[in-house]
Amino acid sequence: MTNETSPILREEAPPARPTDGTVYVSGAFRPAADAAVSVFDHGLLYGDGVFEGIRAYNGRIFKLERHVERLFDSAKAIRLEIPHTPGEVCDIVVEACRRNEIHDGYIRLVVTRGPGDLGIDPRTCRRAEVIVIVRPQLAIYRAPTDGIRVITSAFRRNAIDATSPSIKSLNYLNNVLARIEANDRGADEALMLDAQGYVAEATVDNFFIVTDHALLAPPTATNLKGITREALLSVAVGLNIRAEERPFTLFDVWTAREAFICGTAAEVVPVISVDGRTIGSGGVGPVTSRIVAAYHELVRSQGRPIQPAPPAREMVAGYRV
Ligand code: PXG
Repeated sequence: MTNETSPILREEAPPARPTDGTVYVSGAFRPAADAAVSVFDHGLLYGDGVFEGIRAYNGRIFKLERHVERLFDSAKAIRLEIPHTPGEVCDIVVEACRRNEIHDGYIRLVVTRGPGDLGIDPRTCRRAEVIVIVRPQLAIYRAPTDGIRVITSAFRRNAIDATSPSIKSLNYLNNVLARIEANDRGADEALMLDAQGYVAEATVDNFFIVTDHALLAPPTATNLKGITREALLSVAVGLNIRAEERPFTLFDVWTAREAFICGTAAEVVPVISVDGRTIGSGGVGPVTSRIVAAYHELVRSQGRPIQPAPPAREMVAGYRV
């Protein structure tokens, strides 16, 4: 039964999704409403592929080249050949933003193994599928800026000798299960531990704590080499905040002065409780506040411009025109 024939279904159906805009798929820009991949795509059948989540602020794409570099690293790790150079992928992303008239927005860059036979053997997939979806700012997830409540998930972050947590793969099921656990337990996010029990990261964000001694982030062997995380470590240097990358435990988290998660979508979000323990004063701490402000400044002040630079003004007969 379709929505047209059932008034009950029509009433309960969610509002129509915006399908305007242009998506890059199968080597061309297409109307979003027509953009599709094959049901034989191994990205769908086996989660065989990699992706990036990127943001544009103020007409520029933040850390575009770094995201594309990480995409190629993820692809290399899974022996996936991207049928473009990194420069070409950057240009496709910029063009996708232009065609969608993006000033501030969210970019999803996906590379799948492409269509093949049933069966996991990637040799049946002849060409990787490159997809670029661009959406305006409002469509992305917004975390409360006054802080979130976090629980520790029973699901461990992928072991480093399984699918490396450094690979930003299309296989997020472990993290999805942790997220469901957070939902079930009424929390905003879940913290995931590594195989040894050290803190790894949150489900789609890296994790930091602030102690009396320093700002601490777990080394990246057990988590995604987050680009926001990298940026914040530089921000800390600029703010004269001592930052260290070293393993820490849940005890360190529960007794931290401050904690926050960070990622492209969430930016920097204070954590006000973990497993029912209030972190610090239960509000947004002073170090986190400074980092949030500096990060907001950073993302709005650099990145690859979406629009081409205006032609240089020329001198004609001694006058600048
Ligand atoms: N850890 C994991 C597991 C992630 O998936 C981050 C950390 C943060 O990395 P960046 O480079 O963004 O600072 C991520 C990022 C989404 C979405 O739509 C997910 C991510 C990024 C953007 C959007 O859920 N993952």
